[in-house]
Amino acid sequence: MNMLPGLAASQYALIYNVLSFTIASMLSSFVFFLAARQQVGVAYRPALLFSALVVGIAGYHYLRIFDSFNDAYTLVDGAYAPSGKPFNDAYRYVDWLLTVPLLLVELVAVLHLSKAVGRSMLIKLIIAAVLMIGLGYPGEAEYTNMTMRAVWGTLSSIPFVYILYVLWVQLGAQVKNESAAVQSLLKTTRVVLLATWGVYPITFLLPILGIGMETSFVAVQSGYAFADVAAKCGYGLLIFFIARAKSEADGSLPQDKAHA
Ligand SMILES: *C/C=C(C)/C=C/C=C(C)/C=C/C1=C(C)CCCC1(C)C
Repeated sequence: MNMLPGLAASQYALIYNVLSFTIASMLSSFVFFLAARQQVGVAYRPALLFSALVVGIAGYHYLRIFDSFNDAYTLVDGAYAPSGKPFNDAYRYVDWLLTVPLLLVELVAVLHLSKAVGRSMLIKLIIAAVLMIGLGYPGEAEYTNMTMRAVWGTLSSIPFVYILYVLWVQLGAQVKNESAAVQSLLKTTRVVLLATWGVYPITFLLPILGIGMETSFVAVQSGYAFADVAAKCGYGLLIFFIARAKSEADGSLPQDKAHA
């Protein structure tokens, strides 16, 4: 079904090491986010639980992707040839379908908006995220017809732009009453979100640019993996800092017993 390119030993090793690095990042972040819940006020603990779920789910999927990648290649005369077993690229999209909505939940949860406002914003964000990923997948699975890849990519970009609009315009209006520290952390988080989420459509475009099957396969696999580490582990860390700043501002920061 999917046409895997043969890989030079160095190209194979690069993907192998990037996937391995990603698994390590996801699993260690999982432990960190769970432990860090004790360092923020009770109201912000759900946000850290969502961060942990995101990296836990992604860590699991990367283990599957890693296995599937290993099975899909076999060493022949010093280079890696497709073994005939398919490389399951759908794991990524299944992962995003679960983790992208959770990343948005994470952000709304840490802000601790009123229930009605938070809920209506989340419904819009989650529907747009599901549409973005659902419309992107047929394009991702398109290895030969680059026009169709571009068409699906363009359709998928419409809900993407809508998500950015909700986060900048609508969420921006909601957080006017927050402390200066929280507002500036929120701004940083949004910029990090744009910078990391923006890598996905750019990576998606690479095969269209005619850089060759091997190069674009290596670039797509490592591009998505690095973007996942930044968008899940790095972003989760920022959510933790927001939770700390908000706990400090509302006096709910857990006290250090030794100094009490
Ligand atoms: C942890 C995983 C994350 C944050 C994944 C985010 C994915 C995107 C923002 C994907 C966006 C796409 C487009 C905007 C157009 C082309 C197709 C996609 C699905 C790669």
